[in-house]
Amino acid sequence: MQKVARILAEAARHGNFAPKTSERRQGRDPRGLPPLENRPPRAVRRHRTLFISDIHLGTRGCKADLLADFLAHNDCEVLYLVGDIVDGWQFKRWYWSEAQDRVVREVLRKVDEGTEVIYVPGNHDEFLRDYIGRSVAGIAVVRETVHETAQGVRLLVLHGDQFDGVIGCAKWLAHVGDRAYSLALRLNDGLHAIRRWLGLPYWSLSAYLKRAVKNAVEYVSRYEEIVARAAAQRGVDGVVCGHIHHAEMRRIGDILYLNDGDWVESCSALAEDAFGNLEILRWAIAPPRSVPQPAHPTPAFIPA
Ligand SMILES: [Mn+2]
Repeated sequence: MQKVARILAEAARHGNFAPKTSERRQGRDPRGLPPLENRPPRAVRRHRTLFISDIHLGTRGCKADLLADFLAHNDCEVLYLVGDIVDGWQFKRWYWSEAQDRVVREVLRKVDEGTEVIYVPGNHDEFLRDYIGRSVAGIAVVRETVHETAQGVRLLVLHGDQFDGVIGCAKWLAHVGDRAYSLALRLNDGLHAIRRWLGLPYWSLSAYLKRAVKNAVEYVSRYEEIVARAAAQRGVDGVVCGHIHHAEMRRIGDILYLNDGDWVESCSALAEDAFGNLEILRWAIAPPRSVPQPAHPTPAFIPA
């Protein structure tokens, strides 16, 4: 409860997350930020469903600028927040930025525009598990849920941290708090800043290192198999999870294993279109430099 109070205090210090409806209508923001409605015209892609997780708001590693941009360019009927959205482990070293504020505002804007937003808390935001069964700011908080695609495929939606204990090895991979991993993330952030300045798209050093380490690769495949097995026992057709920061879409036995990735390294989301087709989206765009550019960057969909 104290943690929630601190989040709210932080929010108050930076002003309200969402401007009042009357202010939005008049295109004013109480903090003088450019109003969302007055953004330049943008190509918005519509989806039936979007799944995102492992945003880790409140940490420096969070790629909030890319995520806010992704949310502004992608609309959906249902948005699943699949855990580790806010990083409650970082309250002592809380970090908040304008871009992170924009992420929250983009999510609340979707709520206002009629998107059903469902929040499945993870281990870094387990304090929100006290709110399971409630609706917070129009967002339903649930422990886990089953999503049915347009093709009638039943997908169990959960964060996936409950399987950590079963694996037991190479835990460093799953924990943002770990030293080696934090160092890789910090180097990654520096690289992101340089590449951004050069106008180059986002590229993750830490994700690259993780792929290169054999131990990590083994951990990922073991994790995926354990989650798929648990889903099979539940009698569903597939499973959507996050937690290990590794986007994936593959069949394991009879189970469709889907991991929506993260917004610390891979900047990825899982999307379902109107026909029930599933796709992993990777949002690696080059944000505009400080000098305004005439054309706005076109989002690049790199196939997974
Ligand atoms: Mn997690």
